[in-house]
Amino acid sequence: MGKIILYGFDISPPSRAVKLTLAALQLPYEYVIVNTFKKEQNSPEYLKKNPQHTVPTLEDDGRYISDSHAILAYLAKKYGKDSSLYPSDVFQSAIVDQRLHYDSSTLFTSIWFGITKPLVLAGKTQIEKAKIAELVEAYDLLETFLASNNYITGPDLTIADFSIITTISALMILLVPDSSKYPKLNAWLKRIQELPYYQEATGSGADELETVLKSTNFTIES
Ligand SMILES: N[C@@H](CCC(=O)N[C@@H](CS)C(=O)NCC(=O)O)C(=O)O
Repeated sequence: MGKIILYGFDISPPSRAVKLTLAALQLPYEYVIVNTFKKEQNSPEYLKKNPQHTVPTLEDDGRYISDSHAILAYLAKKYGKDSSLYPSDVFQSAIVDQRLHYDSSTLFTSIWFGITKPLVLAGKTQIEKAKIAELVEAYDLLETFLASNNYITGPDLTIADFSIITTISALMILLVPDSSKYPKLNAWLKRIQELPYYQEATGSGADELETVLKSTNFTIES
């Protein structure tokens, strides 16, 4: 096995999803912090690794992969053949892919491009009602995914759980999913957060994001 290096930032949900996957697979790695508030992702050295200037980026044996969803699938396929994290069954793996694409295209987009980036980087101070409606729609959908399953794709824990929980931890700063309206979602959150490696892998990233968001003194359109 070659040397694994993760370039990331704990405040970034996709970076935490990779840390969870590395922990679940019990893979040793070096963690290099790339502070996006200091724009370290735009340094010439980092751009050589990831021209898209995003965290996370994974280095495995001198080769680079960016985008957390690609990294999660790579790690699980390469190092987790005996785990359920990315099923070998073609249909089941397509369900995992669907959830990863949902996180990438919709969930993460709602919270990062729709809310966090405008508040933190563009000086906006109000969140429109429509943006909060997107969070409600997301909770409704996740409650449906979890209707008869303990995990987001079925009876087993997969990389989709890691991808979605770190994004949801950001959504929850703005809107707590009511336990009477979303019992399955709340039970799932607890189930994932109780994984033995969860706390260490995710660190204080979600709390730090909460502090940064609240420091903008944002209001929600009434
Ligand atoms: N789809 C990407 C999103 C990565 C992303 O947008 N990361 C943000 C932080 S959460 C970032 O690095 N932004 C800095 C930039 O775009 O310059 C993934 O899952 O890795």
